[in-house]
Amino acid sequence: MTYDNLLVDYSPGLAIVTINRPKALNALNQQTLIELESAFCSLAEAPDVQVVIITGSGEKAFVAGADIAAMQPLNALEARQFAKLGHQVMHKIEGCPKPVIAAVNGFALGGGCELALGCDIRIASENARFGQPEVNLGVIPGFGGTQRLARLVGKGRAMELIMTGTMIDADEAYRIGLANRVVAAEQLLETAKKLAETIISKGPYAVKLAKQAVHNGLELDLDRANQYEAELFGLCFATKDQKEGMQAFLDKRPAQFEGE
Ligand code: DAK
Repeated sequence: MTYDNLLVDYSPGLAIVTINRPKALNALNQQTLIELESAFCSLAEAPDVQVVIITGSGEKAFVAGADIAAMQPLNALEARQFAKLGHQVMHKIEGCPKPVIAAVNGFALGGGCELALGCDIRIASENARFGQPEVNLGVIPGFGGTQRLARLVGKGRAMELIMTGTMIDADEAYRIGLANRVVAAEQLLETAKKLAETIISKGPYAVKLAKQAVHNGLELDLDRANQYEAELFGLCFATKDQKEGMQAFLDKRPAQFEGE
C-alpha cells in the first residue's frame, strides 16, 4: 500500500513508518491521520511485522504538531471530529498488538508529542524538542496529551508543560521520563532498530501479552491488575513458545520462537 504522506519500509520483523510532510515539519493534517490509522490497521495484522518504528522525515522534526493551517478555520463540530480522529489514531497505535517505538528526530510538539506518547518507547535524538504548546494557540491538547502525558511523567510536570506551553530539550525529556534514552542524531535510527531487533528475538506472543498487561493493567486497581496479569501469564502456557523458551533454557541453547 502506498500513501501520500507516509513512507513505510520493511525489513525482517520490522516496519518503519516515516511521516513525510517535511515542508510542514511533518504536521498532522486529516489525510496524514487517516493514512496513519490505515497503516496501523495493516501493520497490526501483518504476520511478518513484529515491531514498528515511527519517525519523521528530514532532520528537523518528528512531528511539529497537528496542522495549524488546517485547524485554524474549523468550527466547533469540525474541531471535535478532528480531535476524535486524532484520538482514534493514538488509540490504534497504543493498542497495536506489536511494540511501537518512536524515534524522535527533532520537534515533537502538540500532536507530535501526543503521537510519541501513544508509542510504547521513545528514543530521542540530541536535537529533539518536546512540548505541548497548544495554549500558545488558544487551545488545549486535543489528541490525548492532557491524559497520557500526566500518566507518563506525573501530574505536576504535565501541568507545567501544558499550562506554560514550554518546549523542553531531549535531556530534560529523559530526566522526567518522557524519553527512554537520548542518542546522537546520526545514531537514532540505528539505536531504534537495535532495540527492535532485541524485541524481535523474544517470544512474539509473550511480547504482545506483556504490552497488553502493562497497558491495560495500568487502568485497573492493583488487585485487579495483578489478577489480569495472572490470566495473561496463564495464557502464555498455552503457547508453543513457552514450551520452547523454557526447554531451550534447560537444554542450554538459544530458543527458536515461532510466535505460536
Ligand atoms: N502546522 C502547520 N505547519 C507547520 C506547523 C504546524 N504545527 N509547524 C511548522 N509548520 C510549517 C511552518 O508554517 C513553515 O511553513 P512555511 O512558512 O515554510 O510554509 C514550516 O513548517 C517550517 O516552520 P518554521 O519556519 O516555523 O520553522 P522554525 O524552525 O522557524 O520553527 C517550530 C520550528 C517547530 C518551532 C515552529 O514551526 C513552530 O512553533 N511550529 C508550531 C508548533 C506548534 O505550535 N505545534 C502545536 C500545534 S497545535 C484539537 C485537536 C488537536 C490539537 C488541539 C486541539 N481539538 C480539535 C480540540 C492539537 C494541537 C496541536 O498540535
